[in-house]
Amino acid sequence: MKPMHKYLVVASGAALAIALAFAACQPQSAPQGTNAANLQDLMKARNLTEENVQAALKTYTPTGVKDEYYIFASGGHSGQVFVIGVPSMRLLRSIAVYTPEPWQGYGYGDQSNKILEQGNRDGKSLTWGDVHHPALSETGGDYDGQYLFVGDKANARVAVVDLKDFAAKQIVYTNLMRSDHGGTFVTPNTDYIIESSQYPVPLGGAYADPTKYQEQYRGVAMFWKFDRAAGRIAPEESFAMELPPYMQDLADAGKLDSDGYAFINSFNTEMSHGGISEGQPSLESGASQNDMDYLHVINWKKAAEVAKAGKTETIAGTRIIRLKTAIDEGLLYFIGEPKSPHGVDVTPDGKEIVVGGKLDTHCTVYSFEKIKALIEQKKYAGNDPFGVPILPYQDSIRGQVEIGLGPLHTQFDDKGNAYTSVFIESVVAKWSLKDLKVIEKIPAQYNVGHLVAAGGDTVHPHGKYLVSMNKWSLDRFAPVGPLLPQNFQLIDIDAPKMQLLYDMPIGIGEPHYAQMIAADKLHPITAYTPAGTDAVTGKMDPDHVVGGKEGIERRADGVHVSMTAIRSHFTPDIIRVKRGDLVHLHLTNQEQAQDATHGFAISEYNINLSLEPGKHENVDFKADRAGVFPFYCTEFCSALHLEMAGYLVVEP
Ligand code: RUQ
Ligand code: CUA
Repeated sequence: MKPMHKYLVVASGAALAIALAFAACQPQSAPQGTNAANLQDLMKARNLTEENVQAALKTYTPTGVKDEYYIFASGGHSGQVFVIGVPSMRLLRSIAVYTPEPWQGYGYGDQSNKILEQGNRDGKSLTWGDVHHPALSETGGDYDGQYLFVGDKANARVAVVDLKDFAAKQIVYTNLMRSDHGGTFVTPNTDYIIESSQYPVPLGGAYADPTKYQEQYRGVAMFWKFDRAAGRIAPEESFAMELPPYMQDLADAGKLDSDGYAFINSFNTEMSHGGISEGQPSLESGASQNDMDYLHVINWKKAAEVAKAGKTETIAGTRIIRLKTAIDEGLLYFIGEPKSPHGVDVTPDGKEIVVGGKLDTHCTVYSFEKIKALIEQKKYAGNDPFGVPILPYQDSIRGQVEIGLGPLHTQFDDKGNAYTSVFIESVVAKWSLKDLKVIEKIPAQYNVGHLVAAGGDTVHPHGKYLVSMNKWSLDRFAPVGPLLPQNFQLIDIDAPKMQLLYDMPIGIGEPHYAQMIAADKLHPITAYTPAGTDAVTGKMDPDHVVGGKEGIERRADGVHVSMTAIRSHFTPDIIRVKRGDLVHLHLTNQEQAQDATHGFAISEYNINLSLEPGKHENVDFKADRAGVFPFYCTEFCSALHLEMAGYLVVEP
């Protein structure tokens, strides 16, 4: 069936040579468009080595063949999520979350506007977000393919994406924080989605001068309760924990042995607040004085009980466990961690926690068993200025791995190996969890931030593929002006030696973290069924339109236009209103056939809907401009697509 089979799974150069030789004497069985002789010629002409060809054969995915994995990559300040197939590295989709996006009609109809409006903090319209860390929903510590959560660092928000239709369904935020970074991370059964703040502010959005930083600014860890049956976060069942004004960074949830705990890194335990032009050290140098910052160890299961018992205060509408309660109830502990840590990653067995120090050359491996014993024995090395017990560093760790300059994030495979991105040295380091020794390094082009392996943060990592998510691409691609794409590099980690397979430029956003899930875990729908479904609620829209029941009706609240779309016409195709009318457009795509998407756009009215099969959309607008305005279908849906059009007639 698959024409590439005879070349596939070429494990070594020798085997490749055999494959090529085989092709050479079997010209009649060579793929269409080549023959044996010119395969060699082709290599020569394109200046390809055997290793190149081998890499190509590992990624090349013929037409119609689907990818084995999906990557869900954060889109950085594009406010979107990118879905990429592996091993082909084909961009499959973007998912608009915090940013209006015309192709998806996101932010141009009432349903999706409502989602964006949920994220308007205190009524302030926000049209972008900075997506850093996507988290797939988990069951028993493995991705279950149902939901994706993404955080917005810039505005401290968390969004829920339903993987049935790859669409955003909810945005939540708490006024306890104004920026986040330790989010989103899910607990092993997705009971909670963890979001922790990055830059401390006065709790609840109060005012306090930066010189009052230590007294009045605070960090926060938010535990958003996920209601899986509803597919939504339940803010009223969620709770927060007050943290000292260190800058909390990445987080991870414990699993298996460490289930019930969360781990959050921090920097700036110096509590520097900047003031470079006010006689203070810059934040950069002020925050880099201490040799150790604090790994936060939080017993979230116990914290949930404490919150349930009502030992909280409500600030700005959110229940919060105050710092003193957290200390008294034994919910929060600190452990030293080397200089300016960044990534914190729990090993697949849940027994250890790996921390990468940006300004250190090591990864530090903490033992959860040791941490737990120290907590039980109340063996503290002291307290921080706020009274949080500090566990002795040396007694908490199993050891350190000498990684290289600037280790950041770590992922795992199925063979007991860890992979750490090394930013300054610009390599991916593979090391053995057992002996804490580096096995191999592979250069990244250039300056790898996050990396992602298949199932790489679950209890059952797959190994196989790893993507190095590089911040700089410099000389890798044809020049496109001063703003360069990021570079995703696909690496084969199944082979005895890591092999770079493919470079994928990302010229639509700056991804941070991503997660890679086996494609067979996802079961997306192909249409909204029955026709007339509201894509956000998943229910029939009360204003859905059935074929034959279309019409235009003037009511007290304005003109209601009930319209259907089906190849290749809108009914009605003339909308007559008077200038100043409020128009309520109700539009149902009657199609159920896969890929029979229509669009709906009206000239000069900034209206643009995407109507996937069966989808119903409502949009309200004021007919404030007199004249005749064409509307048309924006998706090339049929041979008569150009004829799928009509007129909005606005009488003066
Ligand atoms: S960050 S490159 Cu995850 Cu926001 Cu580390
Ligand atoms: Cu419908 Cu084009």
